Amino acid sequence: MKTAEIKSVFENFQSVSADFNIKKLTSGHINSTYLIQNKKQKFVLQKINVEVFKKVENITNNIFEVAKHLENKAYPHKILKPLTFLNGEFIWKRKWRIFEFFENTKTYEKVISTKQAFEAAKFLGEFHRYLKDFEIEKITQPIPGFLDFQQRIFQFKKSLKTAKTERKQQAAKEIKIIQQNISLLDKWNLIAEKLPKRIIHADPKISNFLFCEKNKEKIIALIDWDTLMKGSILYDFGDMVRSYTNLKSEDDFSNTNNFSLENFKALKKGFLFYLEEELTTTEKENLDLAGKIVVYIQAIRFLTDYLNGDLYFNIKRPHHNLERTQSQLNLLENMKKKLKL
Ligand code: GN1
Ligand code: MG
Repeated sequence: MKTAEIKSVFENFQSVSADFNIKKLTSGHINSTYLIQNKKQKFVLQKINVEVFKKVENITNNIFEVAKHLENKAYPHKILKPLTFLNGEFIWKRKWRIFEFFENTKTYEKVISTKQAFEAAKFLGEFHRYLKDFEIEKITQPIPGFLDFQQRIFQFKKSLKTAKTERKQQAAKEIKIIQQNISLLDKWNLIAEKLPKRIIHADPKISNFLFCEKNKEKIIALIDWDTLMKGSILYDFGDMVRSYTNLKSEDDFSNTNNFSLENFKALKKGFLFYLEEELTTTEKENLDLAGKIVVYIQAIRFLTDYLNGDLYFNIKRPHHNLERTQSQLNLLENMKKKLKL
């Protein structure tokens, strides 16, 4: 952590005495996030990974367009937007931004109750309900090809060709499981054309929900709007399934059942609470498939990165991406046992 660099960014935000503390928050896989705290205030400072988010102005614009729409409709929850620097900009030196810190909130890395899953799905459904008349043309895709599953497979195959032998050996079992499950993609391709394009969050994992500190089942805000994009709402539901049915952390690779059918049912109920009337029949009929395909694609993404030598996701230990892959594949296996297609 480069304290001097962080201090200089913060000095361009507001004139404060230098006596603030900097603490790195470690949960994100792409950006670097810090909690900045002095006697009076707390802020969240973030260094955007500009290798991944190449056009920072696009993501900023997307966030403000969606925020404006929600505010105009009196959306009843908190909205996290970047704050302005002293020069009036939202981004400092093309990669730094600052957010308000919402007091009395808490994040979780894994689900702790079925009610929590239900409430989160209801909250995401409500977000979508408010955005149903949002003009999607106002959004610029933040990461080209993010939702192109065919391209994910292509990148996986390419990584198999270029990977170091040792990595390929380490991941032999996982590579095989990915290859054995390719028919999931064929099933998805049969419906993909029929799915309407909507504005989606594209990263509604549990750590992107701010919960009330005192009430573990009350949500204060859905955060991390960097991946707001045009796509199928089934991706949002699927990613939520990926996160909220998993009884273990995303990188816990222990090979016991990590899938909760109860949570899955609660997610469906919660998601449809505000969306029953809004979703098409194809969307409603494919909620199970959405869960499986997003878990499968996430496994592919982690494994591809492992084979490429960990270029994309932040890692904390050498085989972290393989462990994440194993956790996703374990979830997929258990989902397949309990959910029919
Ligand atoms: C990444 O950076 P973070 O933790 O918000 C990733 C998501 C993955 C997620 C897996 C831009 O999100 O797509 O689902 O990790 N974000 C990007 O935990 O690739
Ligand atoms: Mg994210």
